[in-house]
Amino acid sequence: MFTYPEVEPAVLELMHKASCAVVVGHVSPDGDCIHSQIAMGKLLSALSVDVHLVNAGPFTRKEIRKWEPLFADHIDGSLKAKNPLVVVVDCSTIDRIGYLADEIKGLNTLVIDHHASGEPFGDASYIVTKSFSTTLCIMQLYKALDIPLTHEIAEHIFYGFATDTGYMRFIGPYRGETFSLVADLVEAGVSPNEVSNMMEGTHSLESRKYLARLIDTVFVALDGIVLVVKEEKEAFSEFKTEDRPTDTLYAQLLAVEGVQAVLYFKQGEDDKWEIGFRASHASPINVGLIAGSLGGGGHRKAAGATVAMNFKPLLSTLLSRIEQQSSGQTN
Ligand SMILES: [Mn+2]
Repeated sequence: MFTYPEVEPAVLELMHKASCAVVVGHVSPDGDCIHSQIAMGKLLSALSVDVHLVNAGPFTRKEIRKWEPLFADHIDGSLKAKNPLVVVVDCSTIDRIGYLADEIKGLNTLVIDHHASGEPFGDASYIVTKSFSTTLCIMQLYKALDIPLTHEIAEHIFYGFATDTGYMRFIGPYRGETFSLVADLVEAGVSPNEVSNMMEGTHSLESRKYLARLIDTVFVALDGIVLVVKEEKEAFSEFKTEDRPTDTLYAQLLAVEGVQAVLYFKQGEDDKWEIGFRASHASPINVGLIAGSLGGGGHRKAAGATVAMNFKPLLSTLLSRIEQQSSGQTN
């Protein structure tokens, strides 16, 4: 069974020494980022530190939008003059925090993260690449400092964990330590049932109709290995919803038997195609490489690119790259 490493004394010392702190996370924050920032803020408050939460945004994901009022979008001069400790959570590189990277220059920085790749930065760090979420790393800090997990804090930690594990679906065998930690959170009062309802049950009817229409555009390519979604702007102009059904769309389409990858083409204002790529967990297809070859980026299983090209040649270019990869050639 995996065990979390000890938190180094240098990390604890930075927190103990601080009288003021700024907790920062990545741009376009997700649930793990936001709840890591909040849980870290509460930990520092318990140490009598004056805490400021800052994130460059945008807060587009529906499940995190309600937390936006807790966050400033800049570190102003008077705050910086207090020489705060900066805590950066859920970021593998400093550029993930966007323009805030300039605003924290010269300040002591502590990094708490769980990403495997990246350029190390900061004066001290607690990075556990096997941790399923940054919030679970922060839970180790609570333990190391002997600060009790209230129901409220336990819930923030659970939300980050639930976000990054796809509600436990991405966890493989021999990771019982994670379930022991979750057991502590549930005993602190977290209801996995309620959290699931909060995460899944807050969509508008319009977003579900939008989802249905998107699924209706799907066509099959490469003998069913690939599903393609095509969202032409005129055909979808009636949908004004901020609650875009993208995550559900990918999950539903990757659940189709035999499907290894989903390509979602969305026509932008300037007629460029924004392409979202997803690959199934079992697939050898590396969509990050394919998106990268078009000037985009991402990971093996999730990536994106924006391309100024006509739809047909663009699609056939992408399909031939996928075909090369699934037949074992690398490009
Ligand atoms: Mn994370």
